[in-house]
Amino acid sequence: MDPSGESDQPDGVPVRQSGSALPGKPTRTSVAERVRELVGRVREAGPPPGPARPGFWRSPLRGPWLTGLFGLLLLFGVVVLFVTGLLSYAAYNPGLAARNDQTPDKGLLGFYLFTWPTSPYWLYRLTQGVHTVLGVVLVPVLLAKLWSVIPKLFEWPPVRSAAHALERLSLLLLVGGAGFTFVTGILNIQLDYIFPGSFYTLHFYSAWVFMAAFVVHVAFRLPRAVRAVRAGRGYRPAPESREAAGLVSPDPAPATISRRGAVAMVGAGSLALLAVTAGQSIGGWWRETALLAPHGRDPGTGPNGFQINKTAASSGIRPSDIGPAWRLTVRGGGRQAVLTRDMLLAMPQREAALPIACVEGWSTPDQQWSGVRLTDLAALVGLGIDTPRVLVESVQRGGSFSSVVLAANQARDERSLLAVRVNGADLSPDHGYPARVIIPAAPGVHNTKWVARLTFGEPA
Ligand SMILES: Nc1nc2c(c(=O)[nH]1)N[C@H]1C(S)=C(S)[C@@H](COP(=O)(O)O)O[C@H]1N2
Ligand SMILES: [Mo]
Repeated sequence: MDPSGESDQPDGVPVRQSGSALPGKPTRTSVAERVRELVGRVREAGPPPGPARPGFWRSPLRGPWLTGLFGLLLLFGVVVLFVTGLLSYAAYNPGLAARNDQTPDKGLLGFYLFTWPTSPYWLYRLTQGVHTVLGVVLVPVLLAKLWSVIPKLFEWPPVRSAAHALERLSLLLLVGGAGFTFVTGILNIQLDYIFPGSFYTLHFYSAWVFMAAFVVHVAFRLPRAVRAVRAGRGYRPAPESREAAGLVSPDPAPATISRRGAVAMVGAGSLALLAVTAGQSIGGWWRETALLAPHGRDPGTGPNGFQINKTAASSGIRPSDIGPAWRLTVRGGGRQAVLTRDMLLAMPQREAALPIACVEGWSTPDQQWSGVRLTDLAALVGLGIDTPRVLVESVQRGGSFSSVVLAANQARDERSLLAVRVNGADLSPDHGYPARVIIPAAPGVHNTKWVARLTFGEPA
């Protein structure tokens, strides 16, 4: 009997003959027949010794309850990951300019993009903190879920029918997509943009593959998972039943831990990961426990004592680039103004309390920035009211973070500054001296450091 309940054509049933087929050329029916025959033979021969044998996987914990529970946890978690991931992409305002977009070939996948708002000012700090912390916290659940279904990986025969082949292909995309998306995400958090430029592309496309396979998987398995979890921990369907679906061992070993114990262990793993990662987003005393924080736990003290992503030295900034010879060029509406730092300081100084929130998930508490409003700089070239989008360029040569285009809503926000001071002191070279951009709710990477030029209205 086929445990999945699918019926096979019994041997000897006459196959419908296609009268028009040329002799010797196999018709579709006969190909299907041959495949069926082959599957029958593979099934009869039985699995080779090893993991495909029914008695190989012996943990008594495996079964629909455990798999269903981990599956439901992942269902909620992955949906939140996906939504916050899509938001993160939107936060880059990729539709605004090619230089904002790391995945220009997205095509229809960008259908949902919208102008990223500037309020609440902690928006990206929240969405990206949730995205990265949850991604790390879900790793034990993901591994446990994979462990619980491992016997199915070695199902025998490997392929039973066209439908079964399709299902297995979708599982390959599901497991491969999940693995790839989690691994690229975690490497990016931990190793500080190890794939320059390409991280975004890899993570973006693998997430879509993962999600497509995830939707198919959930559509097929959700009812079963809900039934199994409702039935409770002690629920043990017969190994050959459809509910057990190849999860329950026909020859279970004695238990060394209860199902409840296994779930608690996975939960403890997730909690431990939460404790060592969440601090990098939440800050305060939590930061002390953020052992996995990629930039260390000690950003120093004093007004400039908060997280630094790339230092001036590692970004190739020479002292002469940001010394007394530094000038800010403001362009727009066919006009141009050139300012020294003292001229910037002589303009009305505004304050804004804003965090830095990096795509890697870490963020700083609000810092007290002061400097010149972007709208006041636009006014220098006659564009005060209705400030348009603005191209921001750093003195930094090369690197994907040395320029950005900010949207009009960002340029017009009264908290959007070209900051020259922070927490009452001059910016340190590592935080962008002589001047840097700071925008409410924007991803960290849009807060360009060592700014050399602002071009309002570009690209047109
Ligand atoms: N010119 C320039 N600006 C930059 C960067 C950079 O590498 N070069 N890094 C960006 C990134 S990724 C972040 S998260 C913030 C970090 O700012 P901080 O180092 O002052 O905390 O600066 C942004 N501005
Ligand atoms: Mo960043």
